[in-house]
Amino acid sequence: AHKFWATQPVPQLGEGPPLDDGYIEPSKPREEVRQDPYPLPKDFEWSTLDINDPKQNKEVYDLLSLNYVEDEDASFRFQYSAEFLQWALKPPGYFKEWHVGVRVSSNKKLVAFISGVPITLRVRGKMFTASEINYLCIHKKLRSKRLAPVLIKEVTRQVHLQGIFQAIYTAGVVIPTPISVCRYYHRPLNVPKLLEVGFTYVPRNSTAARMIRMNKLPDATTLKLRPMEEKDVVSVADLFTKYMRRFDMVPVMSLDDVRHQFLSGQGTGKIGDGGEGRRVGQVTWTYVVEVSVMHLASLRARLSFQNPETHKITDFFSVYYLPSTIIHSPRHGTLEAGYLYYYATDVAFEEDAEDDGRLKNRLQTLIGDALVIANQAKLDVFNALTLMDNVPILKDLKFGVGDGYLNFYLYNWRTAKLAGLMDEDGVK
Ligand code: YNC
Ligand code: MG
Repeated sequence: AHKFWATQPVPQLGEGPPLDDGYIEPSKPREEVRQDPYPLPKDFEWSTLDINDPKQNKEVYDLLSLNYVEDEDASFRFQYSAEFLQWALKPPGYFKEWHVGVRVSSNKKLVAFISGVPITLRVRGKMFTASEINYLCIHKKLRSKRLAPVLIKEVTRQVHLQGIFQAIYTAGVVIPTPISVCRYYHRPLNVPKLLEVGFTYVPRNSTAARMIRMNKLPDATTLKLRPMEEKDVVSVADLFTKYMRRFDMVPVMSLDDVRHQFLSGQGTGKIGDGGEGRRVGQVTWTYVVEVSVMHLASLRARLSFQNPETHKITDFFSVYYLPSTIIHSPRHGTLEAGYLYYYATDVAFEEDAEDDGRLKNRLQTLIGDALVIANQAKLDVFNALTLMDNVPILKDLKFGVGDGYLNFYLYNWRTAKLAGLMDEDGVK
């Protein structure tokens, strides 16, 4: 039934769990990798997109903003900003050849795109370099012509040319073979607007006024938070790495990766009073909780070989901003959405913290504060997936289950299904 996917090094549907984790087909030396691009239908040509060129950056933005992922009833469509794409497509060590476009030969119009960026993954006990494939998009007028397999094969070739033979990707569709599936959950912030655009409805036993009241958030955060700064990179990296040991599939980040993922997306320009609001070009928010370790600081000062200004980051969270176009609304063009990204707390490392509920409490406070920040930034809704430690805190934080699913895939890597994200009902 899957003419293309049946030919690819991915576990086929219905295959049992593997005995061991590892590749499906071995890596090839560079000279054995196909050297010329795959043929395209006539009238089309390949084009590497230079995302550093504002004009080409805008071309990708324009293609995606009209043709990228929509929800099931075509009411909302992701609207990745040009700045978001800059951030997402240029992590440390990125390859411009992995930004693969297809143009109409005659007028050079960009009509399809697929991208990869390098990533180091740990899946269970094994670490490997992979490509993270995203933003596969074909113009609506060119759908169902088997162009997607050609794009996938071409980006695969470009990844192979860099000596990398594994990939990770996510999709709403089910193809051979998900290693995990998550559901989207949504926390309403701007209830009147969400009702007006049909994102949510008033349940039969409720009223709009009651929903507004129920979803009201405090003006101030519970924890003493501040935006992450350059001086936090080492501490955040350390906390991130330790926290991620809790999970079976995680990115392994260098200091440069941490700086890029958590610090580089904060935008420029004017920031509102008290750090509120959204800056020009902002794509991420990362906040840290810092405790100053006074006695340690003075000890260090006496030993006088290190900076006495010792600060310890105990928690952080990160949010990214990804609006959606509201496809039919007379009044509102854009749904302003924030997505929960990575977070960590050192409460997880305390003895019995998980068993006696301290970890859950702390995460609820921390992510509750993320909601406050998102609300201050005038976002309409805050989204999260059923992964990491999210599931136990979603209900108490007043997230509601969405209708979207996100399937996770690995290319050329076998591993058993990743348990622990969710069961069939989406709730652990
Ligand atoms: C999809 N999303 O099953 P079979 S997610 C992978 N991911 O093949 P055609 C997909 N494969 O089943 P269309 C896919 N969607 O016959 C479809 N397919 O074996 C498969 N939508 O091709 C499909 N963006 O060209 C079928 O389909 C074959 O014209 C059919 O194009 C598909 O970025 C698409 O949802 C998605 O723009 C481009 O519908 C188009 O419909 C579109 O006839 C809106 O294709 C936007 C959208 C997808 C977002 C994403 C991750 C992509 C991962 C791709 C796989 C990467 C593999 C690893 C490569 C590197 C390896 C190394 C090393
Ligand atoms: Mg097609």
